[in-house]
Amino acid sequence: MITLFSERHALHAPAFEFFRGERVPCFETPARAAFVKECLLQGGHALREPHADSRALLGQVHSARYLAFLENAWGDWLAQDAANAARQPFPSVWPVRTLRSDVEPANFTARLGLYSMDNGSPLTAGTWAAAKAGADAAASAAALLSEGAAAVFCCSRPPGHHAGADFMGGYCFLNNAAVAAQALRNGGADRVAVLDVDYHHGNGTQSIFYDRADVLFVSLHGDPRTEYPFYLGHADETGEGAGQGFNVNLPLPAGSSVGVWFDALEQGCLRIAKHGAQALVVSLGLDTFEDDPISTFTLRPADFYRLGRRLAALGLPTVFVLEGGYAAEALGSNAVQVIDGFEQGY
Ligand code: OKP
Ligand code: ZN
Repeated sequence: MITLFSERHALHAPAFEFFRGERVPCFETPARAAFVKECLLQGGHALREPHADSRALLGQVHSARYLAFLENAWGDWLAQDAANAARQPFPSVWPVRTLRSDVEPANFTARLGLYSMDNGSPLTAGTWAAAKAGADAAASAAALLSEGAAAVFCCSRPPGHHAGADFMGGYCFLNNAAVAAQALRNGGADRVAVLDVDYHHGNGTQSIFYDRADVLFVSLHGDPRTEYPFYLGHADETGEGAGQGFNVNLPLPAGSSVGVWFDALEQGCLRIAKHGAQALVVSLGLDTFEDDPISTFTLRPADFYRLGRRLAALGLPTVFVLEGGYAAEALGSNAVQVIDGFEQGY
């Protein structure tokens, strides 16, 4: 399997996030990708640099005003106060129901709130560059598939699946899976499927494709009644308009067993086969791991191998995009389990 990696991921290295009102070390760290890189190299996988520029694709999945905000955010933050160089901006106000989101405020923090779904996604000087490198990897992976590659794994961070057309959140800024899916459509695949196996529901990806029949979105995740992102990911969200029937959520109670998880995976895979998908994008979150510090499923390394095998059995050209997974030391070996299982099964 071709594996893509850029050192630019490390440009996004926030110092802290908030938990119960206190500053705590970030869960989403540069060490995550470093561990994956290490295990890929140990497994004999040659790493390639992303070669495609995702700029035009980003314009297809995100709004122009959100992209402009994100790209200029750090500069605007510094322009407000030079001492901000040593600070992380966080939103503190949001345009919830009854408030307007069509008029972009001039105030930086108000704009940050407009474009954020939570206060858990710290922005840094290098956030745009790192996120753009991840989107470039997704675009490159899709291009490689269109040229005949069987499968590509993108070792990138920060993750992307919580980022919607015009907002960041859940450590995510640019939706890499959506970029890959759109690139595959542009490259000639009439029907694409996105399978999101991260512990958390991929609300951003769902919302980007919610009214479309050409990109099927299937997600298995912790039930949003108790798990982040809380406000989306229920089973009755089935798509709208032309996209009716092309969104499939399989929420599972927190603490669900491995057996229950694989039953849901099977359901999702059968739906993808029925879609007649010509290419597959996997939002590969590995926070379903038994030792993950912020999640409650109990998958073990052998289960990640089994996941890879099951995905290979779909027989589709596949882009894997790294999403979550916060037991950093185990992240690399778990990712390689998926890749090995996939290659064994293909
Ligand atoms: C991103 B991805 C834990 C805070 C959790 C949101 C979790 C985002 C997960 N103290 N904040 O889907 O892995
Ligand atoms: Zn997650």
